[in-house]
Amino acid sequence: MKIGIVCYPTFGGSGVVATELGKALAANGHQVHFITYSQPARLDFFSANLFYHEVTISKYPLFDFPPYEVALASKMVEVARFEKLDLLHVHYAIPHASAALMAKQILATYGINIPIITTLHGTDITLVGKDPSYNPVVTYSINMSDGVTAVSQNLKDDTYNHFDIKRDIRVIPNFVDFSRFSLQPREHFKKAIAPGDERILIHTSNFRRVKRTSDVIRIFQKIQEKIPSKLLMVGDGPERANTEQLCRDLDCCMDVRYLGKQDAIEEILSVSDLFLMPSESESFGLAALEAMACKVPVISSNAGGLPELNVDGVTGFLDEVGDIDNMAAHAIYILEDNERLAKFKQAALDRAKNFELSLILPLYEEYYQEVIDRVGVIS
Ligand code: GMT
Repeated sequence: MKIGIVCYPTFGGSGVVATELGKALAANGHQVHFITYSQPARLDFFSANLFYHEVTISKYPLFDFPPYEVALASKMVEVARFEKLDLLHVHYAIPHASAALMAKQILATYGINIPIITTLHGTDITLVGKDPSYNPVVTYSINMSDGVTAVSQNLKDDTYNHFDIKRDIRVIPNFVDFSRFSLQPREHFKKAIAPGDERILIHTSNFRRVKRTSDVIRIFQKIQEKIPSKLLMVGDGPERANTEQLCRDLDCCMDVRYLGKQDAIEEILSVSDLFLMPSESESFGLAALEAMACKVPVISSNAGGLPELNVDGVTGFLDEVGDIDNMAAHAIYILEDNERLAKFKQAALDRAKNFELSLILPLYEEYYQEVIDRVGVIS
């Protein structure tokens, strides 16, 4: 198949899923064309089946708000026409799905009927999408796409609850590539971070409010009162300065290291004992899955799609959003006993295996074929 993929090319979960999916499809013999405003973060190598088309936006001074959606739709039309795409798969509803629908209408004037598949990732529904200023466009985009997938049952339910949706949504969960995300021996790195053999906790995110990064610090401080430990904060974003200030206020700076945005996240996960994800909402929690694949159990909130991934009392614990005391108590319970920790680590890995790339990729391929067969491609 010739597949066009549209996504945010950043470290964010939706961009990561879209890029990893494109890479896997290309490795499976499909021709994949990424259409984004810059090179996706994880697309940093050559493959004969992978192509990248940059969306350039005119900076004409009249535009206080450069019309990205229009430039994106134009690029989709160009790529679909000249590369003879079989379908367009857009990740994140806003503005990718509506731009794709515009492209579809334009392509129809050239006698091309291209199927549009939209994948909902989370904040496009749970935060941004619910904003009244976007709601009609999100509703329309979902209803008019030829196929729609959601990364968890919870996100699917949420979409039906908050929008007037008249179509079926297929749940295809996020996945992890074990050839990259698995436990690697990194003893020298572990020694450098925890010279006294302290436990290592980790949080990775985009440091947006929804991640509740202050909770991460507060949970860590409580753990530290009982168990010698270090905390790695990976990623960057708007809340970083606040959490750094909180570390100073709580006097735990010495044991918290901010590593910023990192490419080789699997190496950092490999030295970690416990992952903290106290998010306000999380449609799936891809970062937690990547941690589990590296044998790291998870303390998470009992929110969104997280219960579909993290099994309470087995692969970690699920506590109510903001329940710092219970999250810390559960973390201590896991970390205080070597044998117990080893059990949780193994369970985390076993659970992650259910989301192995080779199991999920065919679900997308089958869905693509199903939608193409239903819609038909006239070119
Ligand atoms: O977590 C974010 O803020 C980034 C966001 C995105 O769309 O890039 O992530 C969402 O999509 C990921 C991939 O499907 C999911 O694993 C995350 O749970 C989801 N984030 C939220 O729902 C907050």
